[in-house]
Order: sequence, then structure tokens, then C-alpha cells
Amino acid sequence: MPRSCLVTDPVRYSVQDGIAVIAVDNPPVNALSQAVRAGLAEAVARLSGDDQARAGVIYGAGRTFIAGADIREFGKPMAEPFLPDVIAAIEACEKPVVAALHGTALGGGLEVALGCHARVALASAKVGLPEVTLGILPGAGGTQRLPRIAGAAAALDLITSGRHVAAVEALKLGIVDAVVDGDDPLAAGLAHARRLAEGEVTGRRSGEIDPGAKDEALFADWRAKTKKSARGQISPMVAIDAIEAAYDLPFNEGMARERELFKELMASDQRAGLIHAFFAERAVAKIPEAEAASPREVASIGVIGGGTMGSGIAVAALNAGLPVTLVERDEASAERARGIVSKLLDDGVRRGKLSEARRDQILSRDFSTATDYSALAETDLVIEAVFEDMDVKKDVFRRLDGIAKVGAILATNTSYLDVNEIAAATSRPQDVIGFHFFSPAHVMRLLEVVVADKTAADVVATGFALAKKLRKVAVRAGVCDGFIGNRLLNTYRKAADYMVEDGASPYQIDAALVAFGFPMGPFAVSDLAGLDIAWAGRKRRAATRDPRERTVGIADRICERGWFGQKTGRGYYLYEPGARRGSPDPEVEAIIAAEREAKGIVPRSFTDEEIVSRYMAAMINEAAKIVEEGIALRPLDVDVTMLAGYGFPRWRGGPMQYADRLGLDTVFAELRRLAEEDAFFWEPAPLLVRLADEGQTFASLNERD
Ligand code: T1G
Ligand code: NAD
Repeated sequence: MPRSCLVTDPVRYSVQDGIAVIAVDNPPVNALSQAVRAGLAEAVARLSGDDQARAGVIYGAGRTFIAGADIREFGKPMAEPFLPDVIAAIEACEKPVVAALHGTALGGGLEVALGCHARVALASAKVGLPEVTLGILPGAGGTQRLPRIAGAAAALDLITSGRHVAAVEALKLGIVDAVVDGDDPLAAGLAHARRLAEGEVTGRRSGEIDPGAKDEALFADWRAKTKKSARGQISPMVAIDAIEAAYDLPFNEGMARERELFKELMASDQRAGLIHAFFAERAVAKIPEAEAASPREVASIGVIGGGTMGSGIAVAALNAGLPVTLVERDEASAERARGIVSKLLDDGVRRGKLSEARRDQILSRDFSTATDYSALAETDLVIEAVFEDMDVKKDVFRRLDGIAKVGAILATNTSYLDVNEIAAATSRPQDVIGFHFFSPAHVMRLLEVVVADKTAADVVATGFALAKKLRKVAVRAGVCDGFIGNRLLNTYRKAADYMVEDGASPYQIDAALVAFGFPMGPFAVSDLAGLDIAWAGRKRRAATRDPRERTVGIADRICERGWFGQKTGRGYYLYEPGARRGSPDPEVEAIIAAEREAKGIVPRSFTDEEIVSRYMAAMINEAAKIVEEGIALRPLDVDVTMLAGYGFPRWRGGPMQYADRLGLDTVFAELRRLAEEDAFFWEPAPLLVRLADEGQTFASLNERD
């Protein structure tokens, strides 16, 4: 009879046929909270003294092994027992202990497993040390034990990237000792523990393995590579220092070095920013509509318009296993759309994301094109991606209204237009919603779900469910010109244009923002997106523009020459044929100089700090208005929008988190100073003024009641 008892609340100890079973049961992901750490320590002590047990198995109850440290405890004083000590006790145990892995063994979870004497994994399991993505490094021996078990190359790869590794690859790398089919980790663990107890296989203590000599060239190479890819993020570089200690120092000293570096990172702003991003990306899904209603069933997707966006959206849906019918204006356009979709799927095959067989199946079975809207009569959800023109969109929705089945969801991918007006073109505004995808739509993670006045709650909930299926992050946005993201973009772009007119070069501005952590600066981004799109927007808004608004003509002058960015080989930058990176263009500088002169502006110089400060002040101030108007539910929704859709450096947490770190009184003071130059553009948002006054933060608004 197995004896079972609770060691602590989330850890159970029992003995089955001479093997101790240590079950971690701390839903949802068995995170290593203080109680779990204490439970594991006590369970191992019990195993040592238990003459009924010859070996032990540690496994996770529920859907996963241990997904790591409890991230909610970060930033608070750590309570004993500390994880490295718990793992040291497991490793020191004189009876063999097996880790039986399923689901995800991540971070401290994998470190616990590395402290065991053997590891078996279900074929579906994944392992990884994702700490650098949270701004820290593996702090419970991962940087010391993984190189000993799998070698420096694998340790550098896994630890600096944080990537998840499937069981089969983990076996090849030596991280696990066996991979087992099926869905019962405990049975797999028990079988292996028995073999260990019988002496059929041997276990080993990772900490006692000789790591061998250090490959200096390998470390130099990774340092150079990582410095480039980390783009200002410090944790991957510090993690390399920690791994190096595995070769430079004896095990115990290496552990102490790892702990020291871990603590430094734990205290950093980057850690706070990345943890904020982690929780914010999960909190965005907590919206009133998802609590009030269940999503509608979506088994088929329709797309209208197969240009840049429509084709990308179709591929995103097809990759998620949804059949797609794409409607174009005529046969030739439909054929062109099919060509784009095929090419995107081929790219997926080339990158190893899709098998050839699956691509062929998609093209022959799941994807079809049509020129007649009646092909969408039975479709559950239709996404319109035609030209950005209100009349064209209304016409499309009127026609859709005439043919779509009752309860079908009708979505528009408009970037700026009024979703209420589009909904009013139908007899069923409750079924109409905005799904603002980003280009390229099969790659970019963000989906703004734009909720119009009459959109039904279950339609909103369906948008969030669809995003999850497409592996995207959905953010709820209200209706306004540009919703959350593009409205912000328009504002900080203006701040950048003003600086150019006043004396900064677009190239300096781009460089300053790349140094801040953006993958590209705003002018390079404009060249990529196409300058004609923003030009059309400026023309559309010209009639309703507030006369107090300062306008800059430089972009218009560039567009008037037919320079629309990368696609025409010229924009703010000059592009060699086929090149993605451009070089500064003296003719553009001449255009800028002429515009300044025409306005009688004497150019002044800007420091990089000034550039970043103005750019961020504009972004933060507009974001405060967006939150106050309810366009974004909370500041964290703005943060996730900028992180997932606009390349905002993740380690800075998003603009609102960044503002909190600066202090809202500092931001307010900067705005007041800038308002002396241009009172209209820099007028501080009332919400920001109030929070600064009260000594409050944007984060204080993130908790919804
Ligand atoms: N701590 C606390 N809560 C966590 C958590 C964690 N480690 N991981 C997930 N959650 C919560 C999450 O907020 C959500 O809560 C719920 O669990 C389900 O998550 C010492 C220091 C495991 C792959 O970085 O990657 O170990 O929103 O929606 O899509 O060296 O969660 O429902 O209230 O994401 O199935 C390293 C982080 C920690 C893993 C599951 N570990 N987690 O994905 O569900 S650092 C990680 C994930 C560390 C050591 C160091 C994923 C997942 P709520 P979910 P999912
Ligand atoms: P696009 O010009 O590449 O494609 C539009 C397609 O719609 C064309 O193939 C055209 O033939 C087709 N079309 C036009 N009228 C139609 C009709 N009545 N019926 C069927 N098909 C029709 O444009 P795009 O860049 O894909 O943009 C589409 C929409 O997505 C716009 O509303 C745009 O604002 C929005 N959007 C674009 C981006 C971007 O970066 N390009 C990003 C987000 C959203």
C-alpha cells in the first residue's frame, strides 16, 4: 500500500513499490513558490531517511512539470529555503532521484531536474532556461550544471536565447537521459528509478562532472553575436559571464558567482520592465466582454481583399488550421492573391515552420479564392482588408450584409477609419468589429481588437479567442482615429518631424532611437511602410485639422517626387536595388534645408538624449489621453500594443512603465517646458497632470475592479 502524505500543501510524498514519489502540485504551472521549495527540501530529507524507498521520482501533477520560479515573488525579499540549497540537497541525496518531465520544465524547473541524478521526458515535453527573457539569468545552478551536462555551445545557445527545446533535441544534447512516448510522466519516472535502483543504469551528479577546458574562441564568438542581438538588453551578456565561471572556477565558487550576478540582474530596471511585459501580455486578455460572454464558434474564415494585408491574414489563419476563402475584385486579382499566399507558405516551408505536405494540403483543400461574395455565405467570420477608403469599405459591408449568414462576424482591418460608420452600413452593427492586424500579418504578434459602440460582447470575446488561436496578442481598443497604436505613432512621428524641421537630421533621430532599443528608427520605419500611406492620411485629415497644429511639409515634398520609401528605392534614405537598409540621402537633406529656410527656421542642434526625451514625452502624453478617453482599458494595454506591434524595447516594459520609472512629475515638467515652444502640441494630458500631482503612477490604474 502506498503511504501518502502531504509534506507541505503543494508537495506530496508517497512510496510506491520501494520508490518515493514526490509530486509537485501547485497549479496552474507548479511554480517554485516558497511552499514548494520547502516541500521539496522536506521530501528529499524524508527520502534519505526512508528505509522503504530505494530511489525517488520528482514529477509535476497536472499539465506540466515545474515552469520555474514563482515570478510573482520577484522584487520581494526571498524567503528560505533558497532554491540553490534545495537543489544541492537533491543532488547530494545518496539515493538516486529521477526527474520525470512533461509539459514544460523551464527555468528553476529545469534546474531542479538538472540537480536530479537522471531525467526522463515525455516526447511532448519541452525544456528551457528562459530567464534572460525576464531580465535575469538562471539563478539556481543552471549556468553551472547545464554546461557540465550538455557542453558550452548548448549552454550558451539555450541560456542566451531562452528558447524552449523539444524533448528529442534535449535528448540529443544530453539534457535528458531518455524520451518516452505516452502521457504518463510518473510511470516513465518510476520505470527509470527502478532501473537506477537495480543498477541497470547509472545516475550522476551534474555538479561533479568535469566541464573540461574552456573554448575561448567559442565564448568570444557568442559575446560578439549576443552583443548585437541583445540590442541593449544586459541579461544575455551577463549570462555569458556566469556560464564562463563554470570553466574558470570550481563548482561551488561558480555557484557563488552565478548567485552574485543573478542578484545584480534581479535588482535591475530591465528585470522590472521584462516582468511587467510578461504579466501585461497575459493581463490584456482580462477584459469585461470576455468575462461576460463566451466566444462564438469559428470554423471558417473569409478574407476580402488579397493585397499585402489580406494575404498575410489568410496565411495566419491557414497556419492555425482554419480554412480560408479569399474574395478579390476580379480573376486577375484573385490569381495574384493566390500567388502571394503560396509564396508566404513556401517561405514557411523554407524556414522549417511548415511541411511540404501541409502546404500542399492547404493549397488544395483549405484555401480557395473567389470573385463573388456569395462564396462567403456560410463563413463564420469575415475579415475585410480592401483599400483604406470609407466608400469602398461601406460598399463591401453592405454587400456582406446581404449574403453573410446570421451570426457571422464581420470584421474590418482598417488602420484609421471609423468602425462605427462602417458598422452602420449594415443591418447588424452588433456583429461588426475591427481586427487591426499588423504587417506582415502572418508574423506580427499584435492584433488590436477594435470595439465599436454596438459591437456585441461575444463578438469581442471571439476576437480574443481567434487571436489566441493565431498565436497573437490581442489588445482591446476603442474607436478613434488610429485606435491605440497608430494614434500614438502619429503623435510621436509629429514630434520627430518637428525636431527635423528645427535642426535634427532624420538619420540622427533614427540612430538615437535605435540606441534607445528600437529595432529601427521612425524614418526607416516610414520608408518600410511606404510614405504614400501617411501622405494619404495627411490629405484626408487636412480639412479637419486644428488650425493651431504645427505642420511640417518635408514628407510631402519627398512624396511629391514619387519617393515612397523602400518600394521605390528612395524615401528618407537611398536604397540600392533589393536592399533593406538605406544610406543617408544628401538630396533629402537639401529638401529639409529648403523647408527650414522657407519658414525662416534657424537650425539648432539636438543631443541624442533630447531626441529620446521629446519622442517619449509625446508618446507618453498621447497615451495618457488614450487611457483617459477609455480607448485603452488600462495603461498596460498601451504597453503591450507598443511592445507587440511597434518594436518598443521589451526590456523597457512599454511607454507607461517607462514613464513610471522616470517619474510622472519628471514627465510633466518636461511637457510644461516643451509647451512653452508649442502649447498646442505639448499640452499635458489631464490624467498625467492628476497622477503627477498625486505622486501616483500609471501602474496604479492597471488593477481593474
Ligand atoms: N510564476 C508565476 N506565475 C506563472 C509562471 C511563473 N513562473 N508561469 C506562468 N504563470 C502564470 C501566468 O501568469 C498565468 O496566470 C498562468 O500561470 C498560466 O500561464 C531560479 C529565477 C509555463 C509556458 O519564465 O513561459 O525560474 O494569467 O497563460 O500559455 O533560475 O506561462 O492565468 O493568472 O502563460 O500554457 C522561469 C514563464 C522563471 C516560465 C505556460 N520560467 N511561463 O504557458 O499559460 S525564472 C518562466 C511561461 C526562474 C530560476 C529563475 C508560460 C508557460 P493567469 P500562461 P500557457
Ligand atoms: P492593398 O492595396 O495591398 O490591398 C487591397 C486589396 O483589396 C487589393 O488586392 C484590391 O484588389 C482588393 N480590393 C479592393 N476593393 C475590393 C473589393 N471591393 N472587393 C474585393 N477586393 C477588393 O492594401 P493593404 O495594404 O493590404 O491594406 C488593406 C487594408 O488593411 C487597409 O484598410 C489598410 O489600411 C489596412 N492595413 C494596412 C497595413 C499595412 O501595413 N499595409 C497594416 C494594417 C492595416
